[in-house]
Amino acid sequence: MTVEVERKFVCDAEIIGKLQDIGAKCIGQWQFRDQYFDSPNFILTLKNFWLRCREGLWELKCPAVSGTAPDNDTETLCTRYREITSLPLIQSEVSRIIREHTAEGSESNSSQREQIDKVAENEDTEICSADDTKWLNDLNLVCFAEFKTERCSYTLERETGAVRVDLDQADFGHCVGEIEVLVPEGGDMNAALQRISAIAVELGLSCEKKVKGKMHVYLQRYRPEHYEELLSAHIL
Ligand code: V4E
Repeated sequence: MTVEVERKFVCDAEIIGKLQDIGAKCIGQWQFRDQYFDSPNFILTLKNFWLRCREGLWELKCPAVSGTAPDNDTETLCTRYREITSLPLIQSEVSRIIREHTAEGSESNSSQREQIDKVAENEDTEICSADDTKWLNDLNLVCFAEFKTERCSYTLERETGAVRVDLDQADFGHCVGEIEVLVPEGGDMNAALQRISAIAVELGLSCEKKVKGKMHVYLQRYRPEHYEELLSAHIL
């Protein structure tokens, strides 16, 4: 499993020139469609878990424990998420979160609990493919966000390792850049934060405030009730 450490930044008209000036190599340009899922009462996202299907590939981003950042700006501006990409592991983890939540609130009846347990134990694995949506129904998960992204990816080779920069344009009109390093679980988080900081300095990025990602803008625009709940819970 890996931890994605990432800093978002505002994409201005000069960014491609700046990337070329500091030696970034373009490694590809592609388009993908993302669908994000949660329960109708936002059990996953209110705990900062993000369940996504991107072009048939599932991923669960889970909050990672913060390390000590090299400085306060880096701590505030970077996010850290553990990424799970194996569908059986995703199903177990998501069922666990939903089971814990429903146990806390005694919201479910015994047949709902049985359905959740079946998904947790991967009892339907023989019929479970990336296209199968039964497990989503069993866990009462619905799609709350769907959008396409055009992405240009760059890589910057440095003595300390490679750093990736993505420039994203969402189909609802939001552009955002991301500086990203993947750290194997148990790897050196502070070194990753420092590498991201160094690239941000090379790109001349200002460190004032957190930049809104695609999801932030999407929810603000199209899912105001969900957005308000996440703001109140300090998730966004
Ligand atoms: C973790 C998260 C969300 C899931 C989408 O994450 P993100 O990395 O922004 O999307 P994308 O398309 O770049 O995915 P990738 O290709 O890197 O896998 S949506 C909201 N969050 C939480 C979050 C947060 N609270 N603050 C910031 C600055 N970013 C994300």
